[in-house]
Order: sequence, then C-alpha cells, then structure tokens
Amino acid sequence: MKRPYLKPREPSGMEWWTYLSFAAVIYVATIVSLRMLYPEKHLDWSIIDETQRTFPESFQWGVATASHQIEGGNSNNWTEFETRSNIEESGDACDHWNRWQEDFQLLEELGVATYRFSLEWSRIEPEKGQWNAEALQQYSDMIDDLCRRGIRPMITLHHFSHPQWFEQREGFLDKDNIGLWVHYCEKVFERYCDRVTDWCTVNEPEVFSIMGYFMKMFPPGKRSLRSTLTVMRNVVQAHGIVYHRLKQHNPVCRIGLAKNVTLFDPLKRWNLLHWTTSAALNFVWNGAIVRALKKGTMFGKKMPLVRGSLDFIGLNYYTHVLTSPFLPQTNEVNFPKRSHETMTDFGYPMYAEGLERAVKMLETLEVPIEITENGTADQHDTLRPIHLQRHVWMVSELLQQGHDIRSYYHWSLMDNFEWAEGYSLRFGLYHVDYQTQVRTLRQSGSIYRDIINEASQD
Ligand code: GCO
Repeated sequence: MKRPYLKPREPSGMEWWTYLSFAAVIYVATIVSLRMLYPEKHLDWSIIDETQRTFPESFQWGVATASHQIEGGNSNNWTEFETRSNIEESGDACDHWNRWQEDFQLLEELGVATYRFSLEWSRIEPEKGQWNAEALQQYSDMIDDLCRRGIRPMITLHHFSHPQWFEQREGFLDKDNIGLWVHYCEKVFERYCDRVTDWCTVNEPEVFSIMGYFMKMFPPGKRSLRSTLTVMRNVVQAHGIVYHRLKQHNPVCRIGLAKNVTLFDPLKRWNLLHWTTSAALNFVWNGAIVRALKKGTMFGKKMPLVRGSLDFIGLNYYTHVLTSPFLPQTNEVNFPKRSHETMTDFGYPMYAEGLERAVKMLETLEVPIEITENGTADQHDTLRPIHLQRHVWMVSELLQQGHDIRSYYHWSLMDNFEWAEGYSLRFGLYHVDYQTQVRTLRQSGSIYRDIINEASQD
C-alpha cells in the first residue's frame, strides 16, 4: 500500500530562497526599528558654543570624593585586597585624614556650594560593635567646618569600602549581614543628621557587585554570576531598609543612592548580536536596579521596601560602552570608540551627549536628579577642560528642556586612588604630587571655578 504522507517533501530551491528572503526582511525590519527606537545621538560640537549656558539660581555646584580614595592609612576590605592582588596599594593616598582642613580650603577656593564625601566605616567601627570616638569626632568636626564655610555636606554611607571584619563574614553576599551595616548607618546618621540633610546610602551597587564578584577587579575578587546578582540584590535591599530607618529618625533628610549609568550601545548598529549584547548588559547594569526602585522586585524576588525608597536619585555619568559579544575579561580596558570620539585616559570615550539618555532613564523614577559624579581621567589636563565644558553645557540644555536636575558634582576635587587602576589615573581638578602632597589647581579647576562664579552672577 502506498503511504505518500510518510515521504518528506523536498523543498524546492525556490522555497529555500523564499525563507531566506523572508528572514532577511525580518532582520532588516528589526534593525531599522531598533535604530529608530534607540538612536545614538552625536552632536556636531564644532558648531556649539559650550560657554552659552544658563542655570537657575538654586542650582548647586559641587565636587565629590570617597574616603578610601583620599584619606590614606585605611585598613579595610580594599587594603586587604590590595596586598593580595596585582594592584597598587592605596597607602597614604592624599593624606586627607590629616590634611582635611587644607583640602576644605580648596573647596572654598573653587566656590562650591556642596561637597559629597563618604565616611569610612572601618575607621568608625574598626571591630564589630567597637566605636572609635576619635574618628566619629573628626567627621563631626569636618561637617562643622564645611557648614562654617557655607558648604552643604552630602554624605555617602557606603562607597565601595567596608571593615575587614564585615568582609570576613562575607559582607553583602550574606543577607544576614545587612543588619550590621544598617546598625552602623543608624549610628552615624543619628550623630550627624542635625547638620547633614543629604545622604547617599550606597555608591553604585552595580559597579560594587559586578567588579567585585564577576570581573575580579574589586574585592573580594571573585567570578560568579550567582554571587554578583545576590550581592546586587542585597545591596539594593540594604539601601531600602536604611532609607526607611533613617527617615524614621529624621523625615526631613533627603536620602537617595548614587547610580552609575553606563550606556551600552551596539558597536555595529546593523548587527543583531551586538544589539542583543547591549540590551543584556543594559538590563543587568541599569535596568534591574531602576526597576527594583520603581517596582520593588529584582531578579524575580520581591523587595517591597525598595519600591520608591528615594528622595532623589544620584547619577554618576561617565561614558557609553560600545558592545559586541566579545567583552573584556580583565582590567586591561580599552573599549572601542566611534571614529570621531576622543578617548579618555581610562580607555573609554568622552560622550557628553549620553548625559541626556542617562537623565531620561533615571527620571522615570520620578524624583529629582542630583548628578553625583561626572569627570574624566586626564593626566595632562588636555581633555578635561573641554570634557567639563561639554558636560556642563549638556546639563544646561537639559535644564532648559525642563528636566529636574538639582546639582552637579565634579569627580573629583583632587587626584586620588582610582581603585583597581591605582594612582595611574588622575581625575582631579587639583593635581596631587604624591611625594610632597602638594595640591595644584589645574586649568580645568579654574574653568570650573569660573563656571560656578558666572552661574551665581546670572
Ligand atoms: C566609581 C566611583 C568613583 C570613581 C570615579 C572615577 O564610579 O567607580 O564612584 O569612586 O573614582 O567614578 O572612575
């Protein structure tokens, strides 16, 4: 008996081409829609006058630093990591712990209205439950001094460094440790919240978890996707808990976190694989945290305390990364750039235009934006002047478009310990001679001083 239905039909050459053409049309349509939906804006800077800018009187100009990067003489998770990995040791850093008064004089010379800095937990609580009265007093004196100078302090409670005893218990990898950090936060908040209204709970949860638990560049120097996601979730959860606790103590204070927004753009805008990589990276780096703050869920777990736990959102903006499936696995970073872009000393391009997308991403959180970091590594100060002017111009444009940006903090006041890159990268408005600890204002520093001055006369 004939069973014709068992015999597979041979596709004709014609049908094969039909399928292929159909796939090609879908591919092209997808790429065209992606390119239209997600444009990568580049301005012709040769026709822009960056000095044409206006700012509202209430706009706050500042600079930012972090304890481990400037204080010197620390003993924490970083110092432990520095001794066992192949990176420079932080050592005396800028010796800021002893020279803070001189450094605050520099703030005054720049004319900033606000200063973002972090408290070093390992100084304040060197052993679990032991509080260092002298360190607490010195930070208190520093706050008083800033207030006397008319400079508003903004404190960061966790900027990548924490005590070694906390690390030995696996830090934020173990959610049972969150309470230890919350307790510390309450202690310092109670002590300083009468004089400090602006608080950043954590700095860059995504950088902290991805660099430390996936890229091996930050302590503890591990590579595990699972741990990375756990730490990110625990840090964001910890932020949510701290937000509510601190608000109970003092509802007037403004509390937020500093989010690093790195834009991931496909290297080849016709390559779907590049688009897929950039979408995946954008989700892990940016989307997951923004979503957690908006909806109270992260990687499938409910975190109701996190939802809406912000009075402002801090934006740390530096660059965009052009992605392909071949991602760097080490800190030998030299990312690709568009042909017209200028490379910074860090190995990523200057891309001031991206500030617009970064602001639009964070304003979905429906709270004011504070630009808590922006700047560039530039040893010879040849790029920083234009880098600064372009970014400040972008801020002015965004303000005119009606975006709610309240402040701009330049990273950084002075050259300092740039984490895995050690002292090789110089981010300062002031140059630091690490042998003599002499600080010298760079040209970009005086440009910033003029920008502040001119804005306050508008
Ligand atoms: C970070 C930090 C700063 C850096 C700065 C320059 O983004 O890693 O918040 O501590 O020093 O961003 O890279």
